[in-house]
Amino acid sequence: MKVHENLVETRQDGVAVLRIDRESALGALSRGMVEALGEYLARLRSDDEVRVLVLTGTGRGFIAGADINEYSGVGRTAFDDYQKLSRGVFDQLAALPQPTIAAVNGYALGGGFEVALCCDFIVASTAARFGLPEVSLGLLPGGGGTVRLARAVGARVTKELVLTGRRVKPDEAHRLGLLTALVEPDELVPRAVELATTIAGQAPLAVREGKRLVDDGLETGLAAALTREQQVLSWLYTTDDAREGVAAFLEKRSAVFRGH
Ligand code: CO8
Repeated sequence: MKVHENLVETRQDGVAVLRIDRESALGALSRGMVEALGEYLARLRSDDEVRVLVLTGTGRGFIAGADINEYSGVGRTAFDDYQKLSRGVFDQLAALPQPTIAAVNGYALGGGFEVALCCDFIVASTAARFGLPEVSLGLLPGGGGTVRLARAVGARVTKELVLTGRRVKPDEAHRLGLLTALVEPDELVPRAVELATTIAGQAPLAVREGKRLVDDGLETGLAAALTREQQVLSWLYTTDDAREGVAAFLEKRSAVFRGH
């Protein structure tokens, strides 16, 4: 299904794969694409059919950043409007209740790297390249690059990448702990979908709450986060899916989870 001229969705077994289809510009994000992504994510968050989202690109580009042609020469108000729009959409992606996987096939630069950092997992092909080249334009990241990357890999590595604009190959990204898996290009989407399908087969409430606990726990003090973890577990214990999961274990069969 076409979500936008440059965004194509396919679905199977609770997994939605959204492909950025703009190979001629290496997946660079136009304003229309960002708006359409926002509308898509708003629909997806209440779509119980989709348990996991995979985001990928086409050819040599995952997302080579914001569309530089579209934003060069615009006034400050228009530029700030664009920043506001992308902040909202990137936050929507990071806060999506369903787990998200960036399957990075090629260039993930600037806003493209930031989109990947908003996802819960990054699976990369050997052809992927990550970077925050904004400094070479006299700019800086504006979609969370300085913030989300620092939370993922620490301040020193982030400063080096932000201040040099250096491109990172996937083996280095893997060593830095950014990747869940590094695979050959042909295996990229199948590997991401395999991960997605494994997660989609778990109890839906536990998956959603597990994602939220980890994210919220990073924003909260230790004691409050530990208390919240036990509250969530206590509630999950009362759900039909937990009863089913435990019963299935004791009866040596596969659990059938229904999401309540
Ligand atoms: N925006 C628009 N078009 C792009 C972009 C982009 N970000 N990236 C690549 N393209 C286009 C090229 O213009 C080219 O188009 P055409 O064939 O019509 O000339 C096509 O994609 C292929 O690109 P190249 O010919 O350059 O391919 P190479 O293999 O030689 O190089 C690179 C690939 C290294 C990815 C190179 O294209 C590149 O450096 N791209 C720009 C990457 C970048 O700087 N991204 C960060 C953008 S900034 C950002 O995301 C946040 C700040 C937004 C503010 C913008 C203010 C102006």
